[in-house]
Amino acid sequence: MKILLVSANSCGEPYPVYPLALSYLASAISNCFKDAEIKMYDVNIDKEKKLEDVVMSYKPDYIGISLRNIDNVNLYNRKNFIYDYREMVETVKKVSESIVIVGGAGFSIYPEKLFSFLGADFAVVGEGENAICELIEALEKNRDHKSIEGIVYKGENGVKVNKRKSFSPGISFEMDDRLSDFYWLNSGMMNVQTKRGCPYRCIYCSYPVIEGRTVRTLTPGNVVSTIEKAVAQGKDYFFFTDSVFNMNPEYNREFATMLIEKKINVKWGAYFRPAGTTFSDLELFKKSGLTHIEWGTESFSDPVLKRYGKEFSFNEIKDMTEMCQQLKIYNAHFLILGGYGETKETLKETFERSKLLPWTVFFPFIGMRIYPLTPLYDIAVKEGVISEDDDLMESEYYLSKEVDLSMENLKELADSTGKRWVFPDEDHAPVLKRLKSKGKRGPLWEFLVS
Ligand code: B12
Ligand code: SF4
Repeated sequence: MKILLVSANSCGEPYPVYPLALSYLASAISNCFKDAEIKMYDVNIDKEKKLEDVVMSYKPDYIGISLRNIDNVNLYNRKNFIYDYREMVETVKKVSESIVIVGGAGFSIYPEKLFSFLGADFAVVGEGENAICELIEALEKNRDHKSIEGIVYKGENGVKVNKRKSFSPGISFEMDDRLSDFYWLNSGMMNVQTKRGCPYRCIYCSYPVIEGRTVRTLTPGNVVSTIEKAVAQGKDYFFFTDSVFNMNPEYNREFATMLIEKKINVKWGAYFRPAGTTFSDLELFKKSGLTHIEWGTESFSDPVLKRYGKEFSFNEIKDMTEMCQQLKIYNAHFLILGGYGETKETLKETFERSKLLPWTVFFPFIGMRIYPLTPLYDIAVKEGVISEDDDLMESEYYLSKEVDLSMENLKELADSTGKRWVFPDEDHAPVLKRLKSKGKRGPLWEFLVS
């Protein structure tokens, strides 16, 4: 059986990202089907070969296309990728009889609508390991596929999206050498997951929609073994792609201790909630290689944090930032300015309070991207920002009407703080290029920390 796995993601912002889904899927498929021959096609790497030529010469039985991003989530320079994805599906369907299966984080936000739009044969919503194996097995053996959890298919009365009740415990996988060489060279970063799912209810967030609300930790030994193999090849910076890393403290301690005991010389970074982690845990993480934290903070104003559905306060944000300063862990706060409930006063408060946070950097995003199945979606419909039948495949933003969200105003407020604010339109590509050419690795915003 021949399978072609395709990464359709051409987005290079803020840097090209290793298509982790392909590695998880390839390992799962190889475990399920000993006779499976798997080839990978990555639009970033295989630019010189046309996908249709690869399909015609390889003649796969199945083509799995991974759709990571729908758009670039940049209000001031919107890019939408779904038309390229549709063209890709059309192209492979024109030149082959292969069964086309799509999936991915972006896809999973709009499974029903995108499935119809793309014209694939099948799709998977959420994590793909078990579903793709069960689907291929059913198709190979001519068995009914309609009860497989997480799959999307054409039913008699339209598109069917099967709910998911169980999840994969995670598998050990090796980075694909060809892919990892390219991404290591171009982004200086490898990636892996330690857990899936998020139980929080931030009003705008699609992560629980994609990964579910039940947190599943992946077997620590498997994750460590993936890291160990990459580090042995000199790829020693990892970003953990967990929606939030600092949940399940016991698991995290076990995982960090394993990295330390195995003497794996890795540096790592992850998304953290700016709350709920003790100094001694941060110390342990640092000992295991933690060098960078990206905080999902969103605002420094308590009333806004409450309206955004964040379950922490500015005092906790400040404590965590100070701990990082003490431990010399680089950290950056990601913010959403002008979302639901932002006022002139709260915006001012956010800029003012940034002055109280030492040794960090601020990445503000303007407005809230509206995703289906989120509380923000209901608010936006109720307030007439979007209509109920808007499919949201073209990005829409919720912007507070009470504040002046022009770049000019925001940058003026930011400048008055004397702190390092990095707006989405700042071109730091030349600086990053220079640092990369000097062999610097990791997210590189550490050079902006002040
Ligand atoms: C970590 C992360 C980042 C990190 C990545 C760091 C790194 N070195 O990897 C950073 C911060 C850099 C980042 C940047 C961006 N990100 Co981001 N990111 C994520 C996050 C949290 C996890 C993605 C991930 O790697 N998951 C782990 C892998 C293994 O899971 P997966 O890819 O989903 O694959 C599984 C399933 O989807 C499925 N599957 C996948 N493909 C296929 C294919 C088939 C055939 C099948 C059957 C199944 C299947 O099976 C896989 C294994 O279970 C997601 C949100 C989320 N919780 O999913 C957003 C997310 C993917 N990002 C998103 C976006 C938009 C971006 C940016 C464009 C933002 C920006 N303007 O900077 C950039 C683009 C980066 C790029 N070059 O592509 C969006 C995409 C949706 C959209 N609106 O388009 C998401 C969904 C967040 C959101 N807003 O909802 N991101
Ligand atoms: S913003 Fe972070 S904490 Fe909130 S729901 Fe999304 S992933 Fe969870």
